[in-house]
Amino acid sequence: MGDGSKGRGAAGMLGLKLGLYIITYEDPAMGYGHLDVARAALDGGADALQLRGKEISGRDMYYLALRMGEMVNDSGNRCLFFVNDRVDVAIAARADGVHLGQQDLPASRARSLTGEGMILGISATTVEEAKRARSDDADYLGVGPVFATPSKADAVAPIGLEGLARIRESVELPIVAIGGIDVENASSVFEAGADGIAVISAVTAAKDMLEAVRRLRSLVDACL
Ligand code: TZP
Repeated sequence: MGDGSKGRGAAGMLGLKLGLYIITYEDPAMGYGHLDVARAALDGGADALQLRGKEISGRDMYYLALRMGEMVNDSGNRCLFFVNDRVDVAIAARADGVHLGQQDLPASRARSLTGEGMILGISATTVEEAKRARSDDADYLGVGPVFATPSKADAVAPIGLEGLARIRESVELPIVAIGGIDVENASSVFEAGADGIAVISAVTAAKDMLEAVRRLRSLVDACL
């Protein structure tokens, strides 16, 4: 956009760089796991990486988070590392932040556990949820699903670019748009005011995950 939009202004003020945010997934049948997605994300230059494993036990999640955190550190990239859903695991594994949904620990309570030093992201689908996250001290919002998604079984109906734009108008927090985003539609999401895109299948469904991350990287750089 390049017009000093509200969204990027807010992201800039907080110093958060979340333009390309990759979320991990595993599909043993397809022969890849969370660490393979993390590798592609790091090598392809993602700004943020999130470990998301709804089915993983707390203990396994902890060890996976430790390993992923090490990969991020060893890469030397300035990639932020987030753990999804689990504040305890994020703190124990010294992640940069935690991302919580509307069914997880309330953001205000999570903030009292993480302190100010960790980044707190909250999922929002409506203007009300976005405003509540803001008053609960969230650092950024994950807004969506913008489009239909194959990756979240319990996803609510897509909010579309209009829903995203409404939330953009209502809060100044950095917004990472999520849900069905790929190289074809990503620029429309930035035009609607997002500061970043979060993707799963745009990377994991690709034949070559690294190539997919690189293409998204170029696109994000062209949009921001
Ligand atoms: N939250 C809203 S949509 C979604 C999550 C975790 C899934 C995003 O996956 P994809 O494959 O990029 O649509």
